[in-house]
Amino acid sequence: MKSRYALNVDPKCCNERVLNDCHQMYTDSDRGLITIAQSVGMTLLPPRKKITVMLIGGHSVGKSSFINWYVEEHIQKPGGAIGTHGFTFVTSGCKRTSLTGKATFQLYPQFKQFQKVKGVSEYISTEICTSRQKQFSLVTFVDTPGLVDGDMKYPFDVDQTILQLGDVCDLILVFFDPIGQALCKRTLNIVEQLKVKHGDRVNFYLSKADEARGESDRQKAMMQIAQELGIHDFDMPTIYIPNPNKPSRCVNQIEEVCHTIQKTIDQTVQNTLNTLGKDCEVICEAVIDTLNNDRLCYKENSSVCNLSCALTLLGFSVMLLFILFISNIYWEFLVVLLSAYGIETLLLYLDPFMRALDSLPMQIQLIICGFLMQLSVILHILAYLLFNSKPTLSGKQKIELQEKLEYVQEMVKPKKKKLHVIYHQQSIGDQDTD
Ligand SMILES: Nc1nc2c(ncn2[C@@H]2O[C@H](COP(=O)(O)OP(=O)(O)OP(=O)(O)O)[C@@H](O)[C@H]2O)c(=O)[nH]1
Ligand SMILES: [Mg+2]
Repeated sequence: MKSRYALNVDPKCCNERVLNDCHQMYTDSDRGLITIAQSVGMTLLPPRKKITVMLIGGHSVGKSSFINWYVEEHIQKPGGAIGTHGFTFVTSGCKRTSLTGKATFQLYPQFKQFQKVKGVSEYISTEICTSRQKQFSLVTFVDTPGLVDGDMKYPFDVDQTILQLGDVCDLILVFFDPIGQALCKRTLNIVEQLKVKHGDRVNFYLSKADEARGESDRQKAMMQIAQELGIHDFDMPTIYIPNPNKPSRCVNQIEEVCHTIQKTIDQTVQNTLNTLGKDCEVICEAVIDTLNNDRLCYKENSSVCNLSCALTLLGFSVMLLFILFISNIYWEFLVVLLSAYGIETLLLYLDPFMRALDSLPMQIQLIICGFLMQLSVILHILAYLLFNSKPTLSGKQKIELQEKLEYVQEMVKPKKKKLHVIYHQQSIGDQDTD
């Protein structure tokens, strides 16, 4: 016990704090990593604050009872001929509430895809309760309908929904009971498919083990299940809900389920911290790239702008030349434009040039005029086209990006390091206490 208390780190609070802080660092409306990533064209998803644990198994194998035992509240109605006939998300919150399917999808956007499974929406609900027992503040349980063979008609495709849920759950607990239900074909079929896709997430338990007549019954049930699933090195803890009124001599390994949930939480915390680290690096790289690209665009734009100015000047010079040519042909036009005094001044400087022009035949003068006009127009168009430069960031945008970069490097990264230290301190504490 020594080190956990010596370090003063409660693992539940520690994991909760790490996950909450990480979530906050992503979702903060001003400085969140999601907002920062958006400003450089990236999309990030916020990390989850809880893990999702799905329970599956035949009818009446004790799924709902397990949730009630874990939560230490009577949330799910156990027993009865019908049992649980939909999917229920059981999670912790500030107030005891029940939510419908639509509200459930708002609470868990990652499950929105299930809206598409025909008829399932009406059979999805959420139970929020205030319990904080065990690791419940970090867990969302998904209670599923009991699977049965034969003519039993579900109002939706139950196999498909469980398989899809398996893709988004962190842990899948499969319950088999030692009497009768153990070899439900539907359960075996779904489990086989889940095992292929998410082998490491699937865990088997022999539930209601206290109801078996003896150790040999339990062994027989386990052998049969292992054979049906084609698994050789089979680990199947025997569990049952402890009942003080009905003591049993059967070994109860229900704590192992809690241990597996704890391990999944630890792994999720570790993954969340690793992803946070990677996301910080990617964001910093993207911001630096954006600023560097902007600098390059600015340089490119200024050289293009210089070229555009030069072309405009050339265009104007050619236009002046054109005006001189045209004026030489239509002298009266120049008189109107410059008045007698203006003409005198012009001739003072350009007399030799005008004389040279006069010596050219009229046809050549007209051809040169046309050519100069066209050249001037082309030069102006080229200058205009070049002037449409690449967009660059405004000064304010550049300052904002620089600030975001500094914020990630100087605030988020050190905070992530600090959370890592807290997490490791707790892990060391856990190992010492084991
Ligand atoms: N002896 C014993 N009875 C149990 C245990 N767990 C559950 N039960 C009883 O088994 C019955 C069925 O339990 P549920 O928790 O409703 O089973 P379920 O898997 O949720 O059933 P469905 O919702 O129909 O799929 C109830 O009467 C429980 O009291 C256990 O560990 N030992
Ligand atoms: Mg149930």
